[in-house]
Amino acid sequence: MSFFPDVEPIRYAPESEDLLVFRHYDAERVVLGKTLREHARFAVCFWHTFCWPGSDVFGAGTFERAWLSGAGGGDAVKLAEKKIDAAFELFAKLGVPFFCFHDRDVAPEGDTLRESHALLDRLLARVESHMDRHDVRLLWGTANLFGHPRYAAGAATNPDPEVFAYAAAQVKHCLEATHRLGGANYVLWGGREGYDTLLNTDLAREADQLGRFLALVAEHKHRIGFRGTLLIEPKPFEPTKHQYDFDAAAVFAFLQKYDLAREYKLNLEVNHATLAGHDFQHEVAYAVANGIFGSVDANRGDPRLGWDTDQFPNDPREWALAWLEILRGGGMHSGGFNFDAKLRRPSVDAVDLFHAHVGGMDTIARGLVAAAAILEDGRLERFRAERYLGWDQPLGRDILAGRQSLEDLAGHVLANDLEPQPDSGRQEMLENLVARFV
Ligand code: XLS
Ligand code: NI
Ligand code: NI
Repeated sequence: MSFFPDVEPIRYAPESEDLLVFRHYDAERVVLGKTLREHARFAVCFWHTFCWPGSDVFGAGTFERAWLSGAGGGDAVKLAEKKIDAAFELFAKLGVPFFCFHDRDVAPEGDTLRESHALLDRLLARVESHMDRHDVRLLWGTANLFGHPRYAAGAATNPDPEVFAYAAAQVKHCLEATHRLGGANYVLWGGREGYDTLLNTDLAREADQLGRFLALVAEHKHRIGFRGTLLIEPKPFEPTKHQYDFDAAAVFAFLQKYDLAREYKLNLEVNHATLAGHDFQHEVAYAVANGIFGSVDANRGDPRLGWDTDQFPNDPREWALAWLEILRGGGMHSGGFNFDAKLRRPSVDAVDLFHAHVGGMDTIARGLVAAAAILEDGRLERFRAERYLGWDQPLGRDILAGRQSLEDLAGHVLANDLEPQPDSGRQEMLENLVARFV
């Protein structure tokens, strides 16, 4: 049975007038020694694309999907099976090499944790058989530690240690499932690991709890021999007022405090960067600079809306700038670009899922090709390197090596009557240079 009978596998056809073709994502095209497929490692997510029915806080679901309960009801496991079948049909037609899931996306929650585990294992067997047949792999798995009412006051950071224990049991199982499926990464997004008011919150305790939790996950990863990367996904707020994994810098400080910086990297999401008041490029650059860049949740926000609108990417310039940082850092390793993005509610047709992903993949591919061309052109890189040349001269080297005290430096300036002259930063010229490639 086909869930998308009207959609043909998407082809690369740059000259075509058809709107359901790739105009930029030529999977086999090679730039900087790798194909676009290998560079981008695209992934589709289960939650927004197959689980979310198009509801919002003001209104009900708008999507009629054969695998969602609105459409004719049916038992939860049968629907979950259909959902998995539909998902792999879409992955294959888009030609994406990866997908991502939460435990509760793939299988409904049972009445007990034991039952939830059994349901997940049963449905993941179906996922595995599709993976073999379609040559699609798991980019990452994650446990949903935010949906159920038990997590209303946090999972690891809950004031009740029994909730901590429950979350630990859920993550243990989901990490093992991710391992079984050969996942390339495992993600922890602390959706409820934060607070709504400090009046009832002991922030110092909660940080220690979260540090302990993350240490336990890392320990278990090694115990079971999972070779994938553990990733933390920063987000400043929503649903909580303040989330502890606020942004890349906050997470890096946290990881260092709890001695976990070797165990975790970051899954950076564009819309989360925006909410934290950063350009996405900044978050990537920060993570690359500190050796903790891991993966990307690809989406965009809306500049007029202060929440996680999770729209599909459509700004090639933003992606070119992010790619510049990623490529400077050596490109993607275990990570990829996961479309953590959803349709707008009025986009009710299944074909809209294809338009959305095709546009997102094209946008990111376009950014990649532009960034590669900028690097090959070399002028931007040369300008930046030359700007810091002084730091390779004796004065700069001595300062960094600790061979100059404040007193030495003062003496140096006074003895030589130094009056440094500013060099132009050439921002406008560099912006024009980038514009030539995007
Ligand atoms: C929500 C997060 C979530 C994570 C996975 O804002 O982006 O979707 O990616 O739990
Ligand atoms: Ni995300
Ligand atoms: Ni998000």
